[in-house]
Amino acid sequence: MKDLTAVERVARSELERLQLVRLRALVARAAERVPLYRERLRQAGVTSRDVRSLADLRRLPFTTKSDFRDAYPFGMLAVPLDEVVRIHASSGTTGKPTVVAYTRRDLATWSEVMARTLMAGGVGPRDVVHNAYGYGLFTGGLGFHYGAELVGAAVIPISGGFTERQLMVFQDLGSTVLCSTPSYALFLAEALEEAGVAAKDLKLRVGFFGAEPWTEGMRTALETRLNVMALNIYGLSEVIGPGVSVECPERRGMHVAEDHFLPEVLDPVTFEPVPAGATGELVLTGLTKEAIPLVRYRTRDLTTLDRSPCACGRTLARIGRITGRTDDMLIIRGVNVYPSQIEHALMQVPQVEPHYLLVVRREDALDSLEVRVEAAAAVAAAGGDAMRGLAAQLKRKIHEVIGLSADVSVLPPKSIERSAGKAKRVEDLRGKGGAAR
Ligand code: DLL
Repeated sequence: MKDLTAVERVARSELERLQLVRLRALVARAAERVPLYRERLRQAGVTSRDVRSLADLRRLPFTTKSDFRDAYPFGMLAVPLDEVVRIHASSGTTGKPTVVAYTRRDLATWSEVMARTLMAGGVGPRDVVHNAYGYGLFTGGLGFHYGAELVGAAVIPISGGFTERQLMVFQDLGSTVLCSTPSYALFLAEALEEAGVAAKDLKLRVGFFGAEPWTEGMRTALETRLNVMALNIYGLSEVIGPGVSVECPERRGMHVAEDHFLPEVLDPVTFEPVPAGATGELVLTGLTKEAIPLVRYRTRDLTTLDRSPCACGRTLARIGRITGRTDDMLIIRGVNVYPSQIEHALMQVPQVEPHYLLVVRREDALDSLEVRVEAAAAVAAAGGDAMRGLAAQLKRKIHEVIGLSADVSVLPPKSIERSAGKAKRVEDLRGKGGAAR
């Protein structure tokens, strides 16, 4: 098999030459095949011929999540559906998800970057990969799956849930690599402890944790309680899924697979690049994606960018931990949730007042969501049964819209604090104990 990782160590000048060739081709393809890009590039007065150096990237227009929403479901496609071989989706700002598509070559690219991701943690043919990311529309499960197969490891597509089975597989099948969200990994660590299984008696040695924000405190907890090296992995559906960037064992930032994804970190107000090491919004350009070419996608994720060489020998730039977002997206049990989606669900039910508060907690390492909402006066006057009936109805509605089950507290009118300025819609209590954002 060809050495997939050779490109990670080439001289920057060589890498940048490759990036420029790919960027020019991307702009040409996007303008030719996707009406949205054709129009934006025309407005910006840029054609592929104007892309003469990587600095010209800054002349290109941005793409946002709402572009995907407006183009729902297939308006961003640059190929006919016959060439699409896979579709994934992630939740969007309304009830509709963001749909992303892959050609056969896109799947090969994705498998390659995921294989490189796993290789950064030393994963190879002798490993048993316990893949507890969700399989389905979410990109986590299948993204890791194909990467692990490409490195020749034995993949266990266990997905999330069924705790006892997870523990049995750890012990009986000798999982050496754990892939899961950091919160689920901590939940599994606790379950092992409760079952009296010592982590040192398992074969686990490395974990790839991502899809939600986590902290250094959480890393220490995971490394000691699971007896693994915990690596941070970042990615997003619009760009490809997991595989955009991953830590090497130095654990000083996540190397971006820059031959496929071009990173910028910009001031979210001025859109100027921030000084080296300063925090800004990550903007990613997909250099090679066929089905959905991606020009300067505003991820809304806040991070830093470091182009200095790494002790591991990779020349790829590194991004720091994601420390926040420029929008209000929450990640609850790995699912992206916008407060506006819940508002949308609540407002479909006439007996509620438009006052609500979302309380997010982390209990036993798992996220929980409580939705507090005020009942209309008539329901409150009708008594406890009416209030409970309303809560059950809202719970169903919320589940329909976000796919998560929430605890709904229906309160009498005027119980939720009013604010003179912006309403406070979210109370995120997960920061306590170092286990969250
Ligand atoms: O979460 C892809 C993924 C799967 C990444 C498995 C890593 C592991 P989406 O569902 O589209 O895709 O959500 C993308 O999740 O914009 C970030 O806000 C957040 N996110 C992903 N990885 C990290 C991370 C997948 N390591 C959104 N740290 C992104 C913090 C992360 N946030």
